[in-house]
Amino acid sequence: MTEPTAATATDPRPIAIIMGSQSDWETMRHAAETLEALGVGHDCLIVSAHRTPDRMYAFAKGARDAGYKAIIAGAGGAAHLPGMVAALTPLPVFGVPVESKAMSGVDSLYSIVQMPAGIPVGTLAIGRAGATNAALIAAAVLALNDDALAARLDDWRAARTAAVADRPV
Ligand code: RP5
Repeated sequence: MTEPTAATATDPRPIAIIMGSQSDWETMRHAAETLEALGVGHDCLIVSAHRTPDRMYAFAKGARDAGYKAIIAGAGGAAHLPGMVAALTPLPVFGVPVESKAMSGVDSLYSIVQMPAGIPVGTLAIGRAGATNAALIAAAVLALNDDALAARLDDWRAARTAAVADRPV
């Protein structure tokens, strides 16, 4: 299994994919793979609201100056990471509830989605679908100012439409 990667200084990476634990990577890798398919640069980082709060604070406070345009944050259980990061940065934050063992991700979903007015987290579905869609939304935001990316996004969607068979086999 591949592991979350650290930043390099050379290529532009407008999207940060952060997650609370290595155990979230199996879900969050689908966000990374989708961004890769769309040719969108990204960093993948482990940032825990509970275990590494100082790292979380430093990441969130520095995210805009680091050049990120949006953040995808995945966490499970008491999933405070997306909301805490959203409280600390003006960047758009998309939250992915990771499926937990104890409550199948419903705990994660409720922890992420029910933010107080004024501190938004765009919350996606639990698990792989949410991770994939978080990447697509983040890419769509970037595509507003990037015609080449908008064309790649159109192609990506057209390919998925074309892949749907008329009849089941
Ligand atoms: C959360 O606790 C993480 O986001 C993860 O989903 C969950 C469990 O973490 P591990 O105990 O597997 O490291 O903070």
